[in-house]
Amino acid sequence: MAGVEDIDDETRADRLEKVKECNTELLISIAKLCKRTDRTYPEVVFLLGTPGSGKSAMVNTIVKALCGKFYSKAVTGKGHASTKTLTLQSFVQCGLKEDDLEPVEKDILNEGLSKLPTVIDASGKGDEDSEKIKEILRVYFGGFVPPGTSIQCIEQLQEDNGIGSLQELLECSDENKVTKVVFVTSCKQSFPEKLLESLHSVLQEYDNRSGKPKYPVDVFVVITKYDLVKDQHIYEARDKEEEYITEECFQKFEAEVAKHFSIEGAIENNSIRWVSYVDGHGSDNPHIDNIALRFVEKMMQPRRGHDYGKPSKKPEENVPLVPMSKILKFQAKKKITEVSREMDWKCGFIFALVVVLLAVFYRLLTKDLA
Ligand SMILES: Nc1nc2c(ncn2[C@@H]2O[C@H](COP(=O)(O)OP(=O)(O)OP(=O)(O)O)[C@@H](O)[C@H]2O)c(=O)[nH]1
Ligand SMILES: [Mg+2]
Repeated sequence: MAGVEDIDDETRADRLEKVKECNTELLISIAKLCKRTDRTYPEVVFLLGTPGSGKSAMVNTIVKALCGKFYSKAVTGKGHASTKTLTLQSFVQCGLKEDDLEPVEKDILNEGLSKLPTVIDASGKGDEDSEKIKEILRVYFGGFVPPGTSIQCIEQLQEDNGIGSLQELLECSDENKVTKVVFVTSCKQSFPEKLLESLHSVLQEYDNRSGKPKYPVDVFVVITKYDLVKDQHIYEARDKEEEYITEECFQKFEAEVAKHFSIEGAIENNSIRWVSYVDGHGSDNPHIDNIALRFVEKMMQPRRGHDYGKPSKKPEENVPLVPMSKILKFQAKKKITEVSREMDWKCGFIFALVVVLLAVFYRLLTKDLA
């Protein structure tokens, strides 16, 4: 029996070593992505999810994985006012300061630090699909809310001035414009369908002039609290037994997520099973770091159909899809065709009437003569 345990321990130690090596490779890959000469701006990654889904815990986990030491930079908790995120928090360079980095991580990352993504964490939104929430999403994604702003203040501004007023009142800043949206959903909560509907409908909006999407972002989905699935021992969660869900239950949830995101059959590439460092976990687990590092690497990939970082803001790139002169010419042509078609119809009718009248007249004349 002791022998079996020895082998198990050895295998476990081997696996751990491999995960650690993989983590170093991921750090190197992230550093390379930072240094790319075609990366003009850092990505801006917005974490969107309902309250308690685990967004702030994600931020702290990303910080730990990148710098090698746990710092509680984002406030996390069970939904009390003191532990909820109340402001829009912008974690520039993934929340890392040069002095936070442990020696190994410093060696690898130091030079590229300024090109690490900015991660935006805001208070969770309830599961609703309304004009109110859509407008809030628009100002978040469009870079209209400065970091540190109280979310309650934005909602009050909307209430006082009416829905639709926010973009007129707030200033837009290019560096806060979102490039990636991460839909964060906990496998311990029901799936927030309505919030997803709001997101989809905002992302479908396009600019009338250029025909381009107003918010050209990539969307990812993260399913948090995977450690609370039974038998996921590698994450060393120490929650109460009743907190756990079965693997079957998790897979059902994952399938539901895939259906909502239309990614059935491609769930592994498009959704991430996430575990965060939270109270009750150890403070150093290479398996947890691995999830976070793979996530950061993914966030730094070029956007589908775009260059690295933000799209260029050169005015010539925002040319209208169809020039106004062409639209006017087309409309004029259409009007002329319509008018001439109407004229043709009227002329035809008059001609037919004249023919009929002539025929009747001729008939009468010939009848009289006969
Ligand atoms: N077991 C476990 N608990 C987690 C995980 N992520 C978050 N939690 C717990 O879930 C609760 C909520 O986490 P937060 O990160 O504060 O959630 P949030 O999405 O930021 O919530 P709001 O700021 O209210 O929107 C906290 O008690 C965390 O400890 C996880 O991966 N595993
Ligand atoms: Mg939070």
